[in-house]
Amino acid sequence: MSDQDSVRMKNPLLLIGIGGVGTKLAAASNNNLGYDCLLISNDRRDLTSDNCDSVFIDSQPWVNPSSHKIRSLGLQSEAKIRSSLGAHSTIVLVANLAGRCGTAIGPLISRISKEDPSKKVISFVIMPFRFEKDRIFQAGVSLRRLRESSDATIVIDNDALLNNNPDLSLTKCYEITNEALCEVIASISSTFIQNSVSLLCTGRPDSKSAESRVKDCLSMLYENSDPSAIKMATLYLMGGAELSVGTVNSIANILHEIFKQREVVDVSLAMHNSQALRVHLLAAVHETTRFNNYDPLAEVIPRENTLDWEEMESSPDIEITIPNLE
Ligand SMILES: Nc1nc2c(ncn2[C@@H]2O[C@H](COP(=O)(O)OP(=O)(O)O)[C@@H](O)[C@H]2O)c(=O)[nH]1
Ligand SMILES: [Mg+2]
Repeated sequence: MSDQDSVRMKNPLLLIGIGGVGTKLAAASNNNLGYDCLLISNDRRDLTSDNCDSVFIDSQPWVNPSSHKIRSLGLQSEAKIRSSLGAHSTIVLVANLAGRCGTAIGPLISRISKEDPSKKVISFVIMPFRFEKDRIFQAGVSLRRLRESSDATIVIDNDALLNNNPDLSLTKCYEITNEALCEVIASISSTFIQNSVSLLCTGRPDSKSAESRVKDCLSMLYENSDPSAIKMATLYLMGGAELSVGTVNSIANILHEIFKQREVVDVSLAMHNSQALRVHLLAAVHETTRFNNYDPLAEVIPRENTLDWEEMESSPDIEITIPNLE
């Protein structure tokens, strides 16, 4: 792994949570980290953390505003958002792309951040379940845009977790993926994040051994990516105090063996102390993932022919007085 492959982050760092789940995870992670923090949502209930600044997007006249509507209302707060990003050198975004606010505002923030090319943008996003048909397309479009204006994009896919563990309840699924995201965000200062798309995979907390959790991670990874597309992998082993050196060694050997066959450049272990055992795998992949199919039009229409690429699609309220023609 060379220096150019990973994102060089500089202080000051701003953690931004977008939408219901994004704000919840950003505020929770920031309790331990103590960076600057900004929460953005169209729901006031998401903006209650004492330690974070907030931008409220007022979608009041609308009961269930679409993603496009929230984006157009968000554009009205652009100046405020821009000034909050101000002096920060690293922007870390957290958004749920199964949510409307997340899909609407996430790409907006990364685009504004990247107006200053010296800023580093790292986006953490959650992808919807496959059965959430109405959300898949917006999630695909939003992910594509976020990737274009982020130095690194880390994706956790609820669908891949559920596919491998159909016995899990929705709440349990959310709990597992939320926890994995928070723990990786919490260790952001001590690990290298690859400057590409990375898939975050996690082991079930009720799997007994560390080895079986590594297996969980690998099956989740292969749901999203072709094995040959994996460039680099980092295994997060937490709860190191309980693990024997022999176990850690055997896991490292197994992973090296698997990924060597796939010609993956490097596998590194990140050991963090925590009370309970946790295993997460962060795998950087070449550009194409399963998520490209979520937005199939982008596969056929070249970017230069995409009319709304520069100014993203939004639905402003335009009052037109239609004269009575009678
Ligand atoms: N990943 C995840 N999804 C959740 C969680 N809680 C609820 N959801 C799902 O995410 C959807 C909307 O999330 P939210 O972040 O509030 O959307 P947004 O505020 O419009 O961006 C809900 O309809 C739920 O299906 C959670 O803790 N984690
Ligand atoms: Mg919400």
